Formats: sequence, structure tokens, C-alpha cells
Amino acid sequence: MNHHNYGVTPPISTANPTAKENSLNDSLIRELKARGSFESEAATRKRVEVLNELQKMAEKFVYEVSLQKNMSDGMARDAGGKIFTFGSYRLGVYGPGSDIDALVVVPKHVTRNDFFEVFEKILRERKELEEIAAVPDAYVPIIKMVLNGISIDLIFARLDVPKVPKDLKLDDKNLLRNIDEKDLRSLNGTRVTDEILTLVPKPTVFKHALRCIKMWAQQRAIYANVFGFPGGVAWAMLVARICQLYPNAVSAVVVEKFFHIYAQWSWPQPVLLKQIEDGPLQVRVWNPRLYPHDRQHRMPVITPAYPSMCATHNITSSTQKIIMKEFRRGIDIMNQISGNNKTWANLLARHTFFHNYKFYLCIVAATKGSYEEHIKWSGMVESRLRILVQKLELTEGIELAHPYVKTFEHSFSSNDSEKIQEVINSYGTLQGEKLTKDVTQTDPQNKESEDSSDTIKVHLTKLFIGLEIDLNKGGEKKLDIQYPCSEFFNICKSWQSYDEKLHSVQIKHVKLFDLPNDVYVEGEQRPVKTSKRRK
Ligand code: 3AT
Ligand code: MN
Ligand code: MN
Repeated sequence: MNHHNYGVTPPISTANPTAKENSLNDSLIRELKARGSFESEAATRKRVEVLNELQKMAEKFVYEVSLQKNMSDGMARDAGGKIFTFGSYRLGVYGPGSDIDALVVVPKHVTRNDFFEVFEKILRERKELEEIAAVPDAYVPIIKMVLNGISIDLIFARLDVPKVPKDLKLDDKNLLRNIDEKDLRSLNGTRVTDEILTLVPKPTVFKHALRCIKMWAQQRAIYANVFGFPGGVAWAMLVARICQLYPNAVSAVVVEKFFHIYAQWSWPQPVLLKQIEDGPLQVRVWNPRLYPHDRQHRMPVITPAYPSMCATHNITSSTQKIIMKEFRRGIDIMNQISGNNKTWANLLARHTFFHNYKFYLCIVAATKGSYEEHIKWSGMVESRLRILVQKLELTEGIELAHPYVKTFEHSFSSNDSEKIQEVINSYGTLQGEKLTKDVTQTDPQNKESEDSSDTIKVHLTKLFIGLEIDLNKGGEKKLDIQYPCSEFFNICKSWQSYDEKLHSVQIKHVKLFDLPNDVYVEGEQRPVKTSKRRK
């Protein structure tokens, strides 16, 4: 095989950019800059410094734990410890608001417990530490912190090796032997991002194209893994594959080809950056021939690092339609940009989700209790929204169930428990928004102890699904969504920590003109009834 080929097929075109393509690329970079995609060199230097400090702290951590475990001073020094990064920072597509996603890798004798005790203590000693929150029982256990003004998500992996030198690389799959699932999951992010970068012909072309696609996907509200759209890693792999197919293209051309290729892709053919590898573990590797579950993936995008997984298993029939429509819009606007009728700003225009449908569902998760309590409950409801979408899709009369990718949150307090219940019951509608004037809006984080004992606090999160309805299909019928809704309630209420005195979940039918004001951003006009306008 040709050593210079990237990917599982030869390239489509190895053409070099034309003058026109170069100038289109310049205008793309200008547009990205104007929109604040890049941060200043000074800010990036600060990130590097913070990472250097973090590396020193990691070494100190491993050293201290090694001493505690009766190693000699020399052996404790040699035990090492190393910080890796993943996420947008590692991919080189971070902006001013990005965090740093980091992973600390340690030798066998240092445990996850040590991470949450010793490393946390070392962090807490630093005067640059502004915030810290440990979540040891998460699916991927994590310490979230703010160090020197920079948010850091720090995860942990312990390898079955006696020491972790500074030149250790994570690409060897034998490093995955004899480690637990949490370590495996924690290593995955870095292994995948590192490998993506080795699989693209020109990393800078890839990074700029990915910045554009990320911004586009965010603006079009199709960037959200939990809600059934691709997440950051999936968008990165989708762009990387186009870079492989057009190895000499500039970023603007990669973006243009991106829309063409994926609008015409034979889904569910998977998007692969390389052939899927076998490995030494008893873990599942994505394989639709073997696993019926994997056959259900509609737009599979497969991670390159062993064990390969599908990064887009959350995509549903509706979200696939929405994504495909956006690809076709991309083609259309790119054609017009090419003909000088439109600009990159048109491609990156904000979505019109809260204008597009006649009917919406508003899903409300409410907690009468602490904000921490509410985060858990609402997070659970959010993570189940896809299931509601899937059940709606199967309902007669529903053509499309379009989940919105952001939540809206409020907290209120009052001494009047009936008022509180009224607020919960009407939350999510224009009417409900007026009712909230009778209660006190509070800062969710503010501590309970500051309130008098008879004050009731409620935290609310609302989510939206836009519905495209076609009732004429099967004759005269009324839309009935009782079944999908009650199924959804059952799933939510079977949550292990569900307590009906604290938690509630409701689904409301909201017509377009009854949507609350807070779903519209500044400068965005509410939709107006056309019959009124004609008067
Ligand atoms: P930003 O520039 O930070 O906004 P990003 O792509 O770095 O973009 P995140 O920091 O949110 O986004 O996530 C980085 C990676 O961490 C992506 C994914 O592999 C992992 N990750 C994030 N959130 C979760 C989650 N809830 N569950 C599992 N993995 C997650
Ligand atoms: Mn990040
Ligand atoms: Mn993060």
C-alpha cells in the first residue's frame, strides 16, 4: 500500500489549491477570527504555563504516594507521572472560552483513591487554585477546577507499569492490558485525539476546517452528543476523513467537500479513518456484522484507536434527517459563496429552531431541593430525552421530532407552596413566564441556609422538541402522544434516586406563538402571527 495514503481508500483528488480557493480560504480565516474563534498568543502561553505547573504537580503527586508506599527516594523520583491532553486543546481548535481537558497517567502503585486524596490536596495547596470540585463516582471520574483563570477537567489513568517516564506514549495498545474500565475510558480520549492528528495529511488545514465546522454545527444547533447529534470528537473525525480524501486542499475546500461528501454518503456505511484494529482485550470493538446493536447505528463514525467505537450511536431517525438537511443547506450556500452571492457569514448564520415549527413540546424537570440535587435529576432527564424523541418518531402523525440542543434553567423561591406549584405547572410557556413575577427569582447556587425555614425553593430546567406533524396521512386523526410521554415518565421515574416529593417531570404542548421569551436571543424577533400583520 502507498505509504503516503491516508485512510482506507486512495484520495479523491490530490489537486493543489487554485488562486480562487486560496482567497476563499483567507476570507474563511478572517471570518473565524472576527467571530473570536482564536485566542491571543498571550492567552495560549498562559495555557502552556498552567500545563507545565500541572505536570510538576503530577510528578510531586506520584513521588509523594511512592514514598508513602515505602519506596526509596530514588525509586519514587523514577516513578514519574505524566500529563496528557485531549479535547479541543489537544486538537488545536480551542477558543477563549475553552477549558483544558487533561489526563494524568501514573504507574501501578498509585491508585485512583490517591488521585482523589493526595493529588487533590496538592492542588488545594496552590494559591492559583480558584475553584475545585471532585466527582469520584462519575462514569469517568474527574476533578474539575479553575487554575489561574483557566478551567481544567482532569481525569486519571493508572497503567500496569512500574514507572511513567516523560517520553511515554499512549499509542501502544498493550498498555491497555490489566487495567480497569475507568482507566480504559480515561485513556480513550487522548488515544483517539492523538491518533486523529496522525491520520490527517496537513494538521493545520484540518484544524482550521474543524473550527469552521464546529462553529457551523453550533450555530445550526446540531452539535450535542446527548441530544442525538454528533459531538466534538465525531465532528473532528468527519472533517479528518475529508482531509484524507483531499490531501492538498485548503481548509475552505475541505469545508466545501465536507457538505458534498456527507450529503451523498451511503449511510449507514461507516466513516473510518483507518481499518478497524483487533487487540489484546476482552472488550467489544465496533462490528455491525457481529453485533445487532451496531447495525442500528444510522450514521456511524468510528474512532480510530483500539478499541474502536461508534462516536455517533445517539443519532436517531429525526436527528439524521435534520443533519442531512443541514448538509444540503451547506452545499447550497457554498455554491452561492463560490458565485459571490453569499459569504461565510451566511453559512455560519444562527438556526431558527424557535420559528420553524407550529408545535413544540416543552419538557420540564423540577426539583424542590438543593441545586446539586437538581443537577443530578435534570441531567438524568436530559440524558433520556433521546428516548422520548425515538418514541415520538414512531408515533403515527409525527414526521419529525427535533430536539433542541440547549437547556434553559431558572430557580425561584416563595413561602407559598401553591404559588410554587403553579410556577412549575406553567413553566415553559409565555403565560408561565408572567406567573413567575409573583415569586422570587434566585441565584441557583445560593446557599439554602441563608433563607428562612419556611421558604420553598424550586429549580427548573426546560428542554424543547419541535414537532413536524402530518395528520392527513392516515385520514382524519388527532395526534396522540400519550404513549411515548408515559413511557418517558416511567423511564425518568425509575431513576434510582427518584423521590416524588422532590422531583417532577412534565411535558407540555406549546404552540409556536406561546413559546416563552427567554428562548429568543437578544436581537431575535419573536415570530409574529401573519394574519395580524396583514391588517
Ligand atoms: P471546548 O473547547 O472545551 O468547548 P471540547 O471539544 O474540548 O470543546 P469538552 O471539554 O466538553 O469539549 O469535552 C472534551 C472531551 O471530553 C470530549 C469527550 O471525549 C469528553 N467528554 C466531555 N463530556 C463528556 C461526558 N459528559 N461524558 C463522557 N465524555 C465526555
Ligand atoms: Mn474541552
Ligand atoms: Mn472539558
